[in-house]
Amino acid sequence: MEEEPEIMSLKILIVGEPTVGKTSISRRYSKGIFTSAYKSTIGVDFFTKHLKWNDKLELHLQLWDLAGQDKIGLQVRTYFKGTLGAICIYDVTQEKTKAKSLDWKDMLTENCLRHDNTQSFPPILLLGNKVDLLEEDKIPSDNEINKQAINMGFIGGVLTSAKNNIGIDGAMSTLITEILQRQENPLRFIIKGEGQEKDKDIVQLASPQTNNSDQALKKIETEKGCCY
Ligand SMILES: Nc1nc2c(ncn2[C@@H]2O[C@H](COP(=O)(O)OP(=O)(O)OP(=O)(O)O)[C@@H](O)[C@H]2O)c(=O)[nH]1
Ligand SMILES: [Mg+2]
Repeated sequence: MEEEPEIMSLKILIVGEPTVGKTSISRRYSKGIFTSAYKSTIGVDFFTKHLKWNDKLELHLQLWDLAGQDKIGLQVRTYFKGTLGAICIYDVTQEKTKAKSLDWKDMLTENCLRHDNTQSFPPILLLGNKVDLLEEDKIPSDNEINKQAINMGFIGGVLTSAKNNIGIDGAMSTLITEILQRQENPLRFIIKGEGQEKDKDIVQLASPQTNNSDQALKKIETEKGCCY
């Protein structure tokens, strides 16, 4: 008899400055549509997508599309609990939104908690959206964008267009793959309490996977920290 596939729920946050295209990316990915009318998100919007990952696993994705305006709102932090991964979006036609991505990344890193209230350091992927608005010869290479994002502390970077459906499926697959790898990897970072000698071993074994883990490692070393 064939085994039933496992169904896993993944909570993914979508963050970034106002008008960068968070709702448009979420809508494009979950519903396959785009609208050019702009309606600012108030608080948070939800999008879901069910997908067959492989023969053994189906995923129920919950996309939490946060309002860009609400960055400083304290209530936003309550949305972060149980987040397994995040997408941070900037607008390639507005350089300042890229710089602001760092603030969003830091805010997620500081505030994302597991259900047991330990810090979770979810993987965060950076998207440069609205690439359809750039002239052909101004479009940076995928490699360049990815490297820049890694240098900024993201797990990677991808250029996207919600309008023309460019890069979004691949970006989501990259993030999901990273989330699943971390779920499967039993060598997670744990809360570093006084006298927990094993931390170093855990860090060494887990850190090669991503640059994000390196960031987490730095945090462990500099703060009381805990990690993925
Ligand atoms: N040309 C182009 N326009 C886009 C793209 N993505 C979004 N837009 C437009 O940009 C505007 C803002 O998009 P939203 O998705 O609402 O932006 P948001 O980040 O959710 O904004 P807030 O909810 O206010 O934080 C809308 O008019 C969209 O149609 C894109 O890839 N290309
Ligand atoms: Mg929105």
